[in-house]
Parts: sequence; structure tokens; C-alpha cells
Amino acid sequence: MRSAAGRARRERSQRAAADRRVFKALLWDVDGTLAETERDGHLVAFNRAFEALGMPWRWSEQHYGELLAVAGGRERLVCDMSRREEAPRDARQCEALANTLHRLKNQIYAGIVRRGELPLRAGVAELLSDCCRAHLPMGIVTTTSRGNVAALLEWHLGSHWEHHFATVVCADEAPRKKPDPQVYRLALEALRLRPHQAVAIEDAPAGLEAAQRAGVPVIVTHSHYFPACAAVGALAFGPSLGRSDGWRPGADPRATRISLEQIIHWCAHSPTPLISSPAGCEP
Ligand code: XBP
Repeated sequence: MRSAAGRARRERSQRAAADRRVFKALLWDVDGTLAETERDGHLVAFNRAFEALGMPWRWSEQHYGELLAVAGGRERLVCDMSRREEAPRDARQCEALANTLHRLKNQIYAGIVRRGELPLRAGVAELLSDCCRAHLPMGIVTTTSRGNVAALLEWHLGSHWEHHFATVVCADEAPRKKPDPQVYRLALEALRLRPHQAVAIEDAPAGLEAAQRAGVPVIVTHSHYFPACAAVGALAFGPSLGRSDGWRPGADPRATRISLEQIIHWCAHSPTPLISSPAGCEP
């Protein structure tokens, strides 16, 4: 007679094998996930843009953290300007100033990247390599402008950076920014995958919500601005892809980082079924 333990072991390995087959792409958020671009890139660039145009505004690290509730750099700027006495009252002038500042901010941001001042976060390069070695397709799923994404990834991955990704969906293609699920839906469409055939990596509540509304399981890696993003319903959450301690569910304590194997393991042991019916997602 087969033992219960043997049966359970067999079931576990069958489930893991099935999950290996359904997990078909890893979708990367950019800002805060690949690098600490908000604190060390966009914030610095905004302040330099204000200075360059002779404006008295300077955003503190804390104020910028509050402004991150607004998705999109230009939208963030318009929101802040709407609360400032010194900002133009006329809506058209306000828009024009926001456009000028945002363009300049992006140029300055690209300069910061090209001086090597925005390293990838710990564990990111290694996980990118894991996926390349395993021929697992990857996608970029971000509400940032394509130019900023290109600057960052070209610096780190070289001029053929796009070859590493099966799809790159930015604000240019998905104007409805996170937490709207549009950017995830477009990526799934491009990859011809059902939501639970992908796994997303995000750092912020808006990104988590966007992925979840599209039905994509999410791993949350806490970042400077979102050190305790309430990761309800996440596949796993923890402090950094560059370490194995502090993750929920726990990661392999013998590992020094979060590997592709670890993500496959989390998928295999997820309490929610990994093959979702379309009815499982938001219409
Ligand atoms: C991050 C953002 C972006 C950047 C600024 O999006 O909210 O708006 O702060 O980029 P994600 P732009 O987490 O999806 O990568 O100035 O290009 O809008």
C-alpha cells in the first residue's frame, strides 16, 4: 500500500511540475524595483530642473514620498503646482510650465543614469540572468516614460537591452497609469498569456494593485519609499531580492538572494490556484 506521505510527496511534485509549465513570464516594474530611481533619480532631477529654471521650489525626500501617491512624473508636478501660491493660475500656463519642467527633469535624469549614479538594486542583475539562462521571457511593465526606461536599461544592459525583454510596456503605450491594470493587460496581450501564467515584481501599492486587478500574481520587494507596502494577496513579499531573510512566505535560508528557483517554489506552493479562469480577473 502506498503511504500517505508518499502520496503527498508525489502530489507536491506533480503540482510543482504543472506550475513550472504555467509560469511563463516574469514582469518587471521599473521605478523602485529595478533601482531606487525615485529617491536617487527622479527627485534629484526634479530639484535640479527647478533650480535650472530659476524656480524657488525644492522637494524634500519626505515631500516627494507623499507626492508618489500621484502616478507619473508630469502628473505629480501638476498636482504639486496646484497647491502652490507661486504657480501660474492659468491652466494653460500651468500645463506649459509642467511640460517644460518635466522634459528638463527627464534630460537631467538621463544624465544621472549615464554617470552611473543609479545602480540596480541588489539581486536584480542575478535574477535577470537566471531568467535569461532559463530562457524565461521577461517583460517591462511601467508607468514611466519610455525614454527614462531606455536610459536606465541601456546603461545597465547595453544598447541591445530590448533583446532581453519579450515586451516593454511604458506610459507611452499605457496612458492609464498604475493602479490602473492597463499596462499589465497590454503586456499579457503582447505575450499571449493568461494572467496567472505570469509573475510580476513590484515595490509599491499602486503597482501591486495594478497587477492584481489584471489577475497577475505579484512578488513585492520593499523599496526606500515603500518599506512596508501592505502586500495583501501577494505571492511573497520581502525586503530585497538581494537577500533571503525577512521574506513571507520564507525563502530558502541557505540562499543569499531570491532566485528564479525560489519564485518557482513560491508559485508551486501558492495557496491560490495558479491557472486562473478569465472570470478570476477584473473584467
Ligand atoms: C513610477 C512612476 C513614474 C516616475 C517618473 O512608475 O510613477 O512616474 O516617478 O517617471 P513605475 P516619468 O513604478 O510603474 O515604474 O517622469 O517618466 O513619468
